Amino acid sequence: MSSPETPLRLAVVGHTNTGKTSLLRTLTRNPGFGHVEDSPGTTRHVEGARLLVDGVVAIELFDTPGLEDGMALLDYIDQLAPPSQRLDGPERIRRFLQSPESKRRFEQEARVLRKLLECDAGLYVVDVRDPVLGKHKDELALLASCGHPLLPVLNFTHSPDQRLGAWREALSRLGLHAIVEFDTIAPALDGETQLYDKLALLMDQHAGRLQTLRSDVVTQRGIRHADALRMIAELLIDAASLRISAEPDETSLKKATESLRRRIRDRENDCVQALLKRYNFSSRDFPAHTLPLQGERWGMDLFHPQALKDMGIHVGKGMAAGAMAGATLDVFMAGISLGAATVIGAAAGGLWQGADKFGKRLLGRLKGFQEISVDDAVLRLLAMRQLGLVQSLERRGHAAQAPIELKDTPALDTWREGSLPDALKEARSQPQWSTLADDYQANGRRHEVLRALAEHLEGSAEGSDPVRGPTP
Ligand SMILES: Nc1nc2c(ncn2[C@@H]2O[C@H](COP(=O)(O)OP(=O)(O)OP(=O)(O)O)[C@@H](O)[C@H]2O)c(=O)[nH]1
Ligand SMILES: [Mg+2]
Repeated sequence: MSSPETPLRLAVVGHTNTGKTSLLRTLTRNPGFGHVEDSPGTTRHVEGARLLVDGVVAIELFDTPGLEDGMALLDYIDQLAPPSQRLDGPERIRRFLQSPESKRRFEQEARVLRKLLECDAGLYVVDVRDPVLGKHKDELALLASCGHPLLPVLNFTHSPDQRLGAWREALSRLGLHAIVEFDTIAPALDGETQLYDKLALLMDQHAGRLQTLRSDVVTQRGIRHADALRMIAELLIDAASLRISAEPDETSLKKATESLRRRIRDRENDCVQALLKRYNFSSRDFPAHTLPLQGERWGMDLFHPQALKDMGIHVGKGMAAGAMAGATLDVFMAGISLGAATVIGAAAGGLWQGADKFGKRLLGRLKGFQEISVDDAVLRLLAMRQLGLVQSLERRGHAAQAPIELKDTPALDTWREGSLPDALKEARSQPQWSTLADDYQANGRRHEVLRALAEHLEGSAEGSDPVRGPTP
């Protein structure tokens, strides 16, 4: 048993191929933990992982090999320690661990039981697609003999073949009434907190530590969420404020448009990579982004009008397919923009007050230069894609192996239509706010606008807000 200073030790046990290693991956947020395969007997040895709170190990988790033949082992133990001897559970298990077969036929099982004896409790992982069989009951009897609390963790709960009802009933008949549903591929947003709450019920002497871990899980989730929205806000400000000058001829315009598109695409990619990293995933989890496929909805090019239409974003008349798609053109005649009144306000002020800052840009305009900026529709698509990605990442277990598929949700509606947030409108008139611009310059106002935009994003990410839970 652990003292308050030593970590709580949990053995992850269960029938083979039920997702024990997967559970460890998801709880530790480490997709590289152990080996996961869709075949029995993948894990052969006990392997540990740690969960830290403020740099201190709160829980040690031990992955164990799967139990395969609980029935035969129970028969063997009954021979070694017949019920007439009235040994208690842990004594029976210890007798088995000293027997020759614990090193031969039942070597795998011995590893599991030895570990569970040493630990404070066990998480019993169940594949709820399996029918409840005698072998499960026997292996549960063996595990229960170790004398520590067991919390059944029901995996594969999203499967159409799940037999949740049968499992709940069978477990409660065996005296296991605290149960948690935790699909390791797509856990519920509150899956981890539920797991620690249920464990605390079973181990009240460790409830304080489990409570600390639980609140840390919630805090970290909140911080990740806020970081993610800030990353998206940065991307949107960079994209909205970027303006690229061009000479008033077609070649120059095309070149400027290409440059604009390239910078925005690269910037979106950086944001995707940063988000994946922030949630402990990698580009392997989201190949659709790095390998855009023609005709594939979310993989389609950011500047392709079809990608916008597919997302239900209204594409203005000006935005045709072709060389200029996704770009907006402002023509400046003697400093007067035909397209963006706000720019003139800012620029005209700048002309007198800050000739250094705005001088070069204005000079260009006065000579009849043109400027290219990104179309509103593209900003909408950028916001929707990134918010959709965050939503998927927050619902993805680190055991998941299938690629992320972005889903459109009603929470994104505010981006699909209606007016863009004021923060973005203001960014439009501040070309130096874009980190993609050659004359990038941050100031206090940019900082404020960024914060306001992140707050606005919180509204449209509400459905994915893990702290408050899904909106009804
Ligand atoms: N769809 C789905 N697949 C899952 C889930 N959890 C695990 N898997 C898959 O189930 C298979 C077995 O997962 P593992 O984590 O290796 O199972 P294990 O219990 O550690 O297996 P052994 O070490 O062989 O006993 C893998 O193919 C996983 O990808 C789940 O919640 N949903
Ligand atoms: Mg395993």
